[in-house]
Amino acid sequence: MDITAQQNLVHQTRDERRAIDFPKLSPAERDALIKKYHPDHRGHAYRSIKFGPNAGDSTVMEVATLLEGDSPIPADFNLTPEYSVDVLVVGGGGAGCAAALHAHAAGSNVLLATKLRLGDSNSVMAQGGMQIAVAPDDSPVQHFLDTLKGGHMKNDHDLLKTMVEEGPSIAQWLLELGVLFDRQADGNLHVKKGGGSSKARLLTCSDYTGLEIMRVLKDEVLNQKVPLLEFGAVIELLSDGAGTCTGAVLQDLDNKRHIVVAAKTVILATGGIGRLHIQGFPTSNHYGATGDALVLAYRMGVPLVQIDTFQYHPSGGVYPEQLVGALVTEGIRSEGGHLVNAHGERFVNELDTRDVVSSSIIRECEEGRGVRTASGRVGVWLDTPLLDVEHGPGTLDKHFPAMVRQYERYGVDIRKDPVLIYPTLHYQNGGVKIDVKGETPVGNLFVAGEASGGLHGRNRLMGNSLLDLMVFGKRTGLTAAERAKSLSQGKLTLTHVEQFREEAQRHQVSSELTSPMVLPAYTRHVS
Ligand code: MEZ
Repeated sequence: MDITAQQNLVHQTRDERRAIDFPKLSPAERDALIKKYHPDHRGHAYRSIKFGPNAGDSTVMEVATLLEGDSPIPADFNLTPEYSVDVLVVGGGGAGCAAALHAHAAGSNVLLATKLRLGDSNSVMAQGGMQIAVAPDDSPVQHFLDTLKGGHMKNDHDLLKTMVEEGPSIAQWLLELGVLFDRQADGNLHVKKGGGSSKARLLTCSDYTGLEIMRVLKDEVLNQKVPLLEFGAVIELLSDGAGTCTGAVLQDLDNKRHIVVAAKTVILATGGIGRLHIQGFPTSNHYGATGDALVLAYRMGVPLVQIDTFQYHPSGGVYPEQLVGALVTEGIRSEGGHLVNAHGERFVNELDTRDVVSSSIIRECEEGRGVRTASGRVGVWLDTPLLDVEHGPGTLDKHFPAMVRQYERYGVDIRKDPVLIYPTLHYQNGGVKIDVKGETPVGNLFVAGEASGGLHGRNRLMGNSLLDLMVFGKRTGLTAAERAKSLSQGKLTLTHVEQFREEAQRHQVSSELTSPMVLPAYTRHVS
């Protein structure tokens, strides 16, 4: 059957499907499904890390190789600083901007360095919303319980408690800065339901929530005149020789030179790992998402937590080719969009947790019930026209303008036709170990946002990332600023790099590959 005939099947089966309420799986069924189909359980894609704080732990090959990579900085590198600051924040996404703004407001001498332009990040691409318990029938306790259940009970309770309790004050802060969250007719904030949540808790700005939040945060960084260095990628940390962080080396991507920053405190907010294309998956992530904080913190001796689990968002684009891997927001399923296989059948409750939904899609495709494109890709349908049928004409235009436009650019009208989707690498569930202030076990080194680990357990719920960024951005910014007041600048050394090299040699790990990756290879040769 060609693609058009397959699409017709989606239209023909719509009424029949609407009459069926697809049940959620029992915990035992969910576990069995995930073990069989989720990419986290493909043993052949994993190996043990050879040395360092997580020696012997298993992670995907791509991450293990980067963690064991050599520093790009030679031992005799000149460490004369070009900048000397109280707080160096690395990363210009949500967590980095929040950290820099709070540290600056606390009176610190801050430098905000970012690999690409201010705002280039996964935060700006976040579509479906931000979970905060603000509705009268909701509470931080309920938010805590939903998140714990979604994370398979493996979340760090202290981090999670901190996040859900501070949510309402973050909403207040963003509103005061000017974020235009969607509102009900009576003027109250409008909340939507996300997968795995028992309550409607998502604050949204249509389907460009991250873009709207970042519009305001970027303006604020510029208005407050927070010192900013764009195209400055972090490639090594510096230590005092006794295990405390004292700065970083940046690579100026514009002028191909190095910049040494002496910093009393350092906050890494460099985001996730999507551009490592783990297990060959396409990704919803921006080009700079290459796991830099994981590599640098690890080299300095900080353990990583839950670094064997990744989130494959159920709905990444499959067709057209230009949108392969691009996010198709969970919001569409939250508003009733069905997932439909090549036989015109639903096969999962679309609002189950992401790991369950993704595993079900992979099962359908592996067992021959997927839809194949002319280029050989496979996926299942997301019945987008159903939203206008269910909620009235104009629903997609009103609630999902970004999605309508994203597909319209390539001649696909999602109001008329369903879209083909397949799981896309979206998020690292684990990351660098932090405490409730965002500090790592290495003194004066903080990590905020996706780069950190523990909060989300083994599966993050929709909308918890944007809140994570704001809560731990704020906490790291304030703590680092306060800490810096009582510190004098420590020595700048590469002692930890020397020690790491010795350990690599002891484990006979070749030093041919340097890390962090900074940008994926396919972005480097554009002439
Ligand atoms: O938190 C997310 O990952 C999110 C809101 C994504 C989406 O589907 O829109």
